[in-house]
Parts: sequence; structure tokens; C-alpha cells
Amino acid sequence: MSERPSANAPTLAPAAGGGAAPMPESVHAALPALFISDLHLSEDQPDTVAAFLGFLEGPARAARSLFILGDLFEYWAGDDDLDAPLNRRICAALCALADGGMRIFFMAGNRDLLAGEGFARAAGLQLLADPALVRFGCGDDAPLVLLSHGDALCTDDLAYQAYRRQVRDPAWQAGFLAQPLATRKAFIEGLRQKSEAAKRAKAMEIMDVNAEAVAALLRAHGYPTLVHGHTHRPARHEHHLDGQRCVRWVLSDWHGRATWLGFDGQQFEASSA
Ligand SMILES: [Mn+2]
Repeated sequence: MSERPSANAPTLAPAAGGGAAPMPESVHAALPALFISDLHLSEDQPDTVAAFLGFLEGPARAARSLFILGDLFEYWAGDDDLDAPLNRRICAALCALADGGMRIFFMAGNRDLLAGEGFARAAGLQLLADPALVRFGCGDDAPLVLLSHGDALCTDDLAYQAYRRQVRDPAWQAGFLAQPLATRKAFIEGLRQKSEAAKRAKAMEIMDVNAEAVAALLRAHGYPTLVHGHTHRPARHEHHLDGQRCVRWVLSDWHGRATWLGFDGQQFEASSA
């Protein structure tokens, strides 16, 4: 699959009053860039861990920017869990890539929401807010790409959105992180079991993004190309919106093999190994 990005998106987005307000750009990044998400790394899935380490040693070396759009880990109990063997291995591998000159960006997903500055330092990467607008290169012609984990777009799932608001509340996070690490890990394990049961019970449509939520996000950011994960439904979608055409790429989850989206400034291309 490959696709030219939409025409250069404007740097100015319409403000509420109808005028133009500057849209903050989260970051500048160099090309070529790779986008990955939803690896769900855990000790239980050694094939996926091996695929990720192989990806960092291989295909990733050809890029200059790597964007990890959430759910890199199956769970992240807090940055005081950096000594867990898996976490240490993954951070060391990312850091080695960063030391070689790669710029690595990480946006938290719902599974690794608590990965913060401690993780960023250990892995040699830069944290991104969700959503994040990235300009590749310099000048007004440089392409803009909007990045998100994607769970915020699943607005049909009201119970999930209520949960999402709770766990993104700084007070809730502070209270949670104040508990001992072992207590947090036990709590997360219980939540994962409940989440698997809840997912099985829910209609599939509820788990996908909501079209109006996508439209609102694209509109608010000047009709860029959007890349997100979370739904585990890899695809390329076109949205015709307010006379604009936007492309939305949905990243694949991993399941034992590496899969990524590449961007060279002209074309997007989905690959796996
Ligand atoms: Mn997710």
C-alpha cells in the first residue's frame, strides 16, 4: 500500500471565532520516518519482543525518525518499574538506536499511559502529547502529519471514555502511583482480565473510531493526514470533509511480527517483516 499525502495542510487552523489562529506544531522531525503502535510487549509474548528488537536492529536503521504511537507495552505500572527485565531490555535497545542518531518519539496509549519522563530518559526518546502535529522538514511546503493513539476517537464506547477520563486525571494518577509497585501491578492484572472479558462482550462497531470524532479532529488541525493505532484494524481511509480530502492511516498491531508505516515525505507505505 502506498499513497501520496494530501496536499500540504495549512499551518493555520480556523479558530472558534472564524478567524485564523496559529496551530502549535508539536515537533519537527526528519525523513524518512516510521510509525508503529500496539506492540503490546510483554514477557508472555517473546515472539513480539524478538520482532521488535529485530526491527530496531534492522528496518528502523534506515529511518531518521521513529514514532511509537502508544501501547508499546501491554502495561506500564510506573517509571519505578524500569528495572523489570523486559523494560530494561526494551529501553536499552531504544537507547542504542537513539545513540546512533535516530530521533524517537513516544505517545502513550491506554496500556502505557503511565510511561513518563523516567521512561523517556531511560529509552532516549521524546514524549509527545496526544494528538501531536508533526512537520517533516522546514518551510511552509513541508508536510504535516497528525498523530494520535486513537482511543480518544472511540467515542461510541461510553464506558471506555469514562474510564479514559478517570485514568488521565492527574489526581487519579498521583494517587495510583503513590501505591506500592506490587499493588499497582496486581491492580493492572485484574483490570486486564476484566478488559478482555468486556471486549469480548462488546459489539465490534463500538470498538472502532467514531466518524464524527475523526472529522472534528481533522477539522481542528487543518485537514492533515492522520496516523493512529489502537483499533487493531490496519487500513487506509479517505475522508472527504468540508471540500478537503484527508487520508487516515490506521496502524497494525504486531502479534509476533514487525509491522510499520513508513513515510518518505511523498508516499506512505505499510510494511511488515
Ligand atoms: Mn490502545
